[in-house]
Amino acid sequence: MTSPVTPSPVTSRRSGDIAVVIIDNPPVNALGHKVRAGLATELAALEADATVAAVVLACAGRTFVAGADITEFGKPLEPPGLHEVIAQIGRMTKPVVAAIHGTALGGGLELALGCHYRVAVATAQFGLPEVKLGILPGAGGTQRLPRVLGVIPALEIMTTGDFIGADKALAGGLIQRILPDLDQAAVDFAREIAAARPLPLIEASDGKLAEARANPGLIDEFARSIARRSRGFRAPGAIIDCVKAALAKPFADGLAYERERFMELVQSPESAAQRYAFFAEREAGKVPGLPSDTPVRPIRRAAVIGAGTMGGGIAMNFANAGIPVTLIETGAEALERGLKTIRANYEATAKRGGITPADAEARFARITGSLKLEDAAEADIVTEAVFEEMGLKKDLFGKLDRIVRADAILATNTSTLDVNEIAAATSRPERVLGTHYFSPANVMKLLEIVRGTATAPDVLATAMAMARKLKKVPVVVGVCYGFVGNRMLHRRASQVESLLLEGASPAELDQALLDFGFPMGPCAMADLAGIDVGWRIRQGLGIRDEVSDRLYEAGRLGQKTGAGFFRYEPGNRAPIPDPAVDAIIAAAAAAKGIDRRSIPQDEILARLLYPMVNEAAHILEEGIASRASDIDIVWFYGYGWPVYRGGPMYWADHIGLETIRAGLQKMTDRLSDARLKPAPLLARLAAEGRGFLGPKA
Ligand code: TC6
Repeated sequence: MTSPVTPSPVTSRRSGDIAVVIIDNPPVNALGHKVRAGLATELAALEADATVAAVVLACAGRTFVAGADITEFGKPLEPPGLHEVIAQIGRMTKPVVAAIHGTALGGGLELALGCHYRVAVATAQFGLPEVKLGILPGAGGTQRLPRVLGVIPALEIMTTGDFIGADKALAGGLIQRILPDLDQAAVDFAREIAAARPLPLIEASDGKLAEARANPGLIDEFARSIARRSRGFRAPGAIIDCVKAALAKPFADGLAYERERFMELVQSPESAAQRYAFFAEREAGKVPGLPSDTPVRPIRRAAVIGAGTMGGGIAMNFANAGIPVTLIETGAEALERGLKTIRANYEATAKRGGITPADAEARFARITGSLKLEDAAEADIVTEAVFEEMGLKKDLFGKLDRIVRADAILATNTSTLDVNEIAAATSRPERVLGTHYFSPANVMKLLEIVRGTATAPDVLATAMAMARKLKKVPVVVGVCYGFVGNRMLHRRASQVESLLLEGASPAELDQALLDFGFPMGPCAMADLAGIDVGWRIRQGLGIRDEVSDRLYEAGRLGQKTGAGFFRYEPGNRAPIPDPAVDAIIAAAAAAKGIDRRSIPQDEILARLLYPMVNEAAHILEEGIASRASDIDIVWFYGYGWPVYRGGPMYWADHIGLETIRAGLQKMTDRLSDARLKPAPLLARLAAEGRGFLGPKA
């Protein structure tokens, strides 16, 4: 009996004297061990075959190689390494042509860069997105790309992880030709260059490095320009170091340096967290109980009710995705104001070079203002973004129910109200759900999709597909006050208040979270959102915050009035500590008889973050979130949680749930605040020595 042999994911076929090597490793042709081994074997055979004049390297399925197999990182490397396969191509005596469709990413692009020629179809895209996984292109990318495109364009691509299209790749010399197809045309190209010698290898020429050597300050200037967005991340700095090495060292030494830095990053906790985040995001797209073949209805036309800040931003999302949208308001003045803001937004983006002026115009043209609810009649989805008041929303949904088609979806952007109650105001609760956007709605990537008890599977699936079309990251959540993100945020906000009263300053609180990696601290954030916003919510709930309410009463409404928790110079958003606020806090503390003390930063951090983790445990236990990793995604994309720390759940697992439980118990006892009592799920997992994400994160 013969043992079953799994077929190699790498095969080749012949077209006369041209050999076509095909990588077939679904879903994205990642360069796992079998692919690397298959390539090494196949290329060696073709090199030895005198009847082969040239080799085309192509991929089956939807894309060229989209990178190394990320699941293999952190495990011992099974030879051959990708760098060895690429070196093997470099030693070949016949040309190898990479034929690219879909996305050539990471190790995939590095493989192509190691070939003698690169051709692609017009829709192909190219990128080195390793930085998003906390690593760097470790198979020659940092040494070859600057030689082809020039140092600064290469650094842009490697430090952002952004893709470029075939046109740009052709103009920069990254590919030699755009072809109509990769079957015959790629073979024809290979035949055309088969006899050309010497074989062109990127490393053989210094290419565009000379330009950068003549201007040595360029790289440091670039490093300064990305300092803000790369704060806390290790990979961007290492990428810059590697490019410096490309300038200073011979190619082989540059490669060795790159390898060393790659190994250092791939073993770092930051990269482990970022790789976790990559898979967590993909996991969030799979909704438990929602089969992947659930029918999805096309969204051809949308309507948004309410032309305020949220409504306007939501309408822009549809317009940006090419979906015509009717923006409906009750008063002409409010509508005019909303449309004016949208136009100004588009013009500002065009001015910054984000889109062309013609594109800005085309996007704006997809938004039609209206004062009649009846104009929502043709929409496939209507999104309500009116004032946060149940009566108003129920009345509106009742009316919409009578206006829109029977199969249309009715979505509410409520951030606090009961989606089931809103749905019950219609005759079609199964076609109602929440789509909770984050402000600014046209920028923030998170979309909490709130599944009502009656929401039909096809409605949920359609909302998920729509979110992706709008370039959002959707996370399905259940109905409760504040859903996942804001419900946790409220826990943090109440600690902000207590910490201020107990002795911390707004600047100290903000610094603790800035140092942790958040882009902004809670006090500066409140100033940006408006102190009046929180005040209004508390009024609705009938609760009082000692400090924030005093700020409101003093007319300190945040950035817009030049003063809130901090003061602001005109035209400058930098928060400046204000003794007047210290006095307000001191008075509030005195009124409550609190003896203020200085609070160390680690205590501040624990006080701000542990209660959030605790609330998340309740959220998980109640089934509001289906998995711990979904909660992490909410925090990455909705609140700027530093991805290199892996989200609140991942972070908690790494701190140790017993540490968090014990910390919360201490807080509960000391502050006599029952809301801080360790959640049953947290206590149980801690007792069992487990984490939210399983035995080990
Ligand atoms: C690198 O190359 C380093 C080199 C140095 C060498 C020394 N590995 O995103 P989708 C899976 S680092 C393993 O939903 P899309 C993914 O998990 C790498 N698996 O599809 C999902 O699996 P599921 C540099 C991978 O069409 C399925 O494929 N490359 C990998 O929306 C479909 O993925 C990157 O960082 C992988 N490399 O987008 C590119 N990639 O179905 C990472 C995907 O079981 N990938 N999977 O859930 C992407 O950006 C996108 O996947 C995409 C396709 C644009 C290729």
